[in-house]
Amino acid sequence: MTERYIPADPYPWPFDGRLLPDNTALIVIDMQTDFCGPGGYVDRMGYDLSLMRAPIPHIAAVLDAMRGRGFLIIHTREGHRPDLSDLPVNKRWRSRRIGAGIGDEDPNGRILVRGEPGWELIPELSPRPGEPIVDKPGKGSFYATDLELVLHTRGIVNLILTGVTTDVCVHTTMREANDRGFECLLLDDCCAATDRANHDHAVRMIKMQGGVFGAVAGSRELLDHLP
Ligand code: C5J
Repeated sequence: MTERYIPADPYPWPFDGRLLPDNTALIVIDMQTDFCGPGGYVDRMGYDLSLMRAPIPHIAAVLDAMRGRGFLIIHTREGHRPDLSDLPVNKRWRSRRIGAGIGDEDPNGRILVRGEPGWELIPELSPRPGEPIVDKPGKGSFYATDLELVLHTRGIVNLILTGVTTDVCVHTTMREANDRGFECLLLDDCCAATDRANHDHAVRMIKMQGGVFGAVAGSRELLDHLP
């Protein structure tokens, strides 16, 4: 097999050069109206939506290229059951304290509740038929979901991570995946946090200790070197 690598920091990715459409998946994390649309959860908390929306064109370009080459695409959505039976009381309490109560009504329906308009994935990055969607109640995409089963069933060993927020759901997912032995690459310009410094620090943390959670590249490097 010809080895293929994406130029990445702190090492060319993946570690073994085994980069193929049938062993590598793209994961698009929580690109929902509640996180990057007007009137959603993040908007209600008063954060700068332009930061959250900046990755959209970069993710769209990566989606286009990876779909065209037959890679598996997975989307995630953070959200809770309408009866809120999977919403920890302290999570609700903290969100209400800052005026964006999870489960409460806002202009896009009930915040972070499954089936509500704000919980939907944004139309710019809509899933295509056949692309698995993973619904998660927490930050990590592996906790209380069947993501690991889906990846193993499809023979996936390499994960390319995109979405929001870099320091919360993307980082938690990358840490969970890394502990499970998946080889992870985060695309810097395809991720965003509610605070630019938090994004930068989260990216820096990945690269410490020789790539403690994996590696980081830009979408341009990926697009130029995809098999
Ligand atoms: C947060 C996420 N920040 N998708 N969720 O609550 O990062």
